[in-house]
Amino acid sequence: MGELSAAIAALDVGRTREVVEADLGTGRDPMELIDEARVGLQTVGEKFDAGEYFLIELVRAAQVFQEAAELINPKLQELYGGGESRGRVLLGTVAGDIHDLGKSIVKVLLECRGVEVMDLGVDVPAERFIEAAREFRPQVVGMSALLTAAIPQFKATIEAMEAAGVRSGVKTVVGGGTVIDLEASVVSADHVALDANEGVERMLEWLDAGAVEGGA
Ligand code: B12
Repeated sequence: MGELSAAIAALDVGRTREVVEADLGTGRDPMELIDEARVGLQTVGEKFDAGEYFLIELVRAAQVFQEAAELINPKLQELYGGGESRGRVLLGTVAGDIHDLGKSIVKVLLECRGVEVMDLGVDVPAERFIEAAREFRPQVVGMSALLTAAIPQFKATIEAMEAAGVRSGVKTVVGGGTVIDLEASVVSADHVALDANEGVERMLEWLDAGAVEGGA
C-alpha cells in the first residue's frame, strides 16, 4: 500500500496532507493520487466489513479524503483546465444513496476538460433527474451509486426519463465502486464506468463526436 493509502486508511489527516503536498511538489500526476486515495478508502471499507471500523470511522475517512481532494483538485484544474464548453453533463447519486466522493471526482474531471456540469447531489429521485434534464438539456446523464441496494434505481431512473420523454438523444453512464461488474443493458444504461477516468473519457468521446444532441 502506498503512503497516501496508508495515511487515509489510518484516518490520519495530518499525514495525508503531508504526503499529498510532498507528492504534488515532486510533480506526481494528481490522478495517481486520487487513485491511491481511493485504495485507502477501500481499505477503510474492508475494515468496516471486518467490524474493525464503525460508522464514525467511515465518516472520518470521508473527511480525510475530502482534505486530500481539496489539495489535489486545484492541481487537476491547473493541468487539465481551460478551453471552450464541450457540452453539458448532468450528474447525481441515485435515490437511497448518499455517497458522493466518487461523483465529485467525476465532476472535477469533467469541468477540467471544459464540460458544463449540473450536479444534483445525493439521494436524487428520478423526478429530479427529469426536471433537471428539461431545464439543463444535458447530452449525457451520469449516475452514481455505491450501495448494492441502490442499483435498481439506475434502471428505474433511466426508464422514468424515457417515459417522461427526456431520454431521447441523451447518453447515460453509471458508476460507483461497487457496481462496476454490472452489464450496462441490465440497468438500461449506455455504459458502466470502470472508474472516473474511463467514464469521463467515454463521455468526452460522445460529446466530441456530436453523437448526442441534448435532451428534450
Ligand atoms: C466513505 C464511505 C461512506 C461515507 C460517504 C461520505 C460521502 N460524502 O460520500 C459515509 C460515512 C456517509 C457512508 C455511509 C454509508 N455507507 Co459507506 N462507504 C464509504 C467507503 C469507505 C468509501 C466510498 C468512497 O467514497 N470511495 C472513494 C471513491 C472515490 O470511490 P468510488 O465512489 O468508487 O468512485 C470512483 C469510481 O467508482 C467512479 N465513479 C463513482 N461514481 C461515478 C459516477 C459516474 C457517472 C462515473 C463516470 C464514475 C463514477 O469515480 C471514482 C473515481 O474513480 C466505502 C468502501 C468502499 N470500498 O468503497 C463504504 C461503502 C460504500 N459503504 C457502505 C455502507 C454499507 C454504508 C452505510 C449503509 C453504512 C450504515 N450502516 O449506515 C451508509 C449508507 C448511507 C446511504 N444511504 O447511502 C458499503 C456498501 C456495501 C454495499 N455493497 O452495499 C461500503 C462498500 C463499505 C463496506 N465494505 O461495507 N459511507
